[in-house]
Amino acid sequence: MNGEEYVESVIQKVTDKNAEQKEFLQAVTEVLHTLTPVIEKEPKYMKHKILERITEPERQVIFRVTWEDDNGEIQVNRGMRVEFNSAIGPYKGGLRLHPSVNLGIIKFLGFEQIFKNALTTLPMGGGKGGSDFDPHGKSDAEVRRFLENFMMELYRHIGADTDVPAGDIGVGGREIGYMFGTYKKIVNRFEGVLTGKALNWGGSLIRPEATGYGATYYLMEMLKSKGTDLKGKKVALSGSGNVAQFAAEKVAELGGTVITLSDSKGSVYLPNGLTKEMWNGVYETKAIKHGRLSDWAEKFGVDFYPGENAWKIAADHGKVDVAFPSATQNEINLDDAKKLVDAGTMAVVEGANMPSTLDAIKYFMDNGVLFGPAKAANAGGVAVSGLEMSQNSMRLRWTREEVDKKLHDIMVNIYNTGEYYSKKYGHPGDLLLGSNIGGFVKVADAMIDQGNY
Ligand code: NDP
Ligand code: 2IT
Repeated sequence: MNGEEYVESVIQKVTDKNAEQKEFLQAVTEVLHTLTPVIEKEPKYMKHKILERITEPERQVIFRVTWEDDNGEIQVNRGMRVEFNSAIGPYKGGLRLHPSVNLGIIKFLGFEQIFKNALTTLPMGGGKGGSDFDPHGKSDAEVRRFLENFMMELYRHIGADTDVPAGDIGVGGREIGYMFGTYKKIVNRFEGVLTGKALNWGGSLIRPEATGYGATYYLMEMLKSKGTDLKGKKVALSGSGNVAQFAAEKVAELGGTVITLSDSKGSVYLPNGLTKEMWNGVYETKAIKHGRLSDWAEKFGVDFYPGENAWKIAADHGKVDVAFPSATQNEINLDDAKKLVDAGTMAVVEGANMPSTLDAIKYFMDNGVLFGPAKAANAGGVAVSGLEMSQNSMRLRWTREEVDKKLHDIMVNIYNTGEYYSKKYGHPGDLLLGSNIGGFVKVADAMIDQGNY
């Protein structure tokens, strides 16, 4: 069997075994196809059955979460944690609270996390978890009661040297606080078991900003490769949560114009960009009040387009230089990609995880659009989580400047790694292939070193 046949045979096996997990199969297909050149050149990976092993989680836990709502009614949700790969460090990755959460989504996120974490150069394995609990419209007390019950089961599977969860969609500072408090009460230890903690009890400066800032630093490297930067560029952002907020802040700081934001109910168009005052309003509405972008739009006199995505709204208004998806998976499909290319888009940088469908990615690449893949571009969040773990272990805290500089250096290094491997394996400039290979070889070699576990 040659390398290509091996890759195809593993994709087929994974598909047969996990037929209903479409997001997981999408992620596996994307990664494995790009690994073909390294699989062909290095027979050891086939010999050690690395592709079969790396696509099967080391452990998966699925559990019931029972909690009581404000009306005294019992509610039941499903919680899960997928501990995907610990070859290079403890399992590490976020927790997602969203009604769409199922095993296929958590497995796609956990699988991506393996390679992303390896790219950061920090010692972190891959994992992901969450629940189909919907935080929208829930009171603080309901969120807390849900999370206490969620942690009553999760605590036995995690630990500062075992598995270190963090935030993702629907999980920010408030949620990490409730979970940390519950964990500490159960195990009677104050330890760095979660990242994204508040500053006064073990958090790191720059962690809230890290994913958005990091993706913007990565974008700057992409633009630099074409001899340009963000000044005067129109940037269409999607989402208005943690990643989008701090991407918007950094893009504006570096001279770009943020022309769109969105949430699950619709999008806004900002003809003159996002001012500091408007940004403060977005932060207050989404991060503090857990409210709706439409309320913010009304307050600031901005047009809100219900049910429309950011790409359509941006392209309908003319030129779009950069697309910066920062909401959720598969939010850019082939039609959206065509609209963006027609609107003159020169770069796509993925703040969210797997925001572009496979045919959208192909369309971007075929049309010469610079493509910054999620597991490289959005690795800044988990990178600063890794730095939070280091600070917790050392029991000290770095300054804002120190963490920001380390984040910047990591993002430049991730960009260079993608470039290096894209050239080494014959596809110069293909950052998707280069980043996938760069993350893969580190983990795969560690798996071989450690025997057939
Ligand atoms: P938040 O919960 O803070 O924000 C998510 C945003 O995306 C909200 O505006 C939300 O709208 C919108 N959104 C969520 N689901 C959908 C959907 N199905 N359709 C349309 N819009 C949706 O999450 P984050 O900002 O943390 O995460 C955004 C993306 O970035 C995710 O893909 C996540 O996996 C990824 N990511 C996050 C990292 C982090 O450190 N937080 C690190 C790396 C990647 P609404 O408010 O209406 O729900
Ligand atoms: O997708 C991601 O990288 C995250 N949600 C952040 C994970 C983390 O452990 O900080």
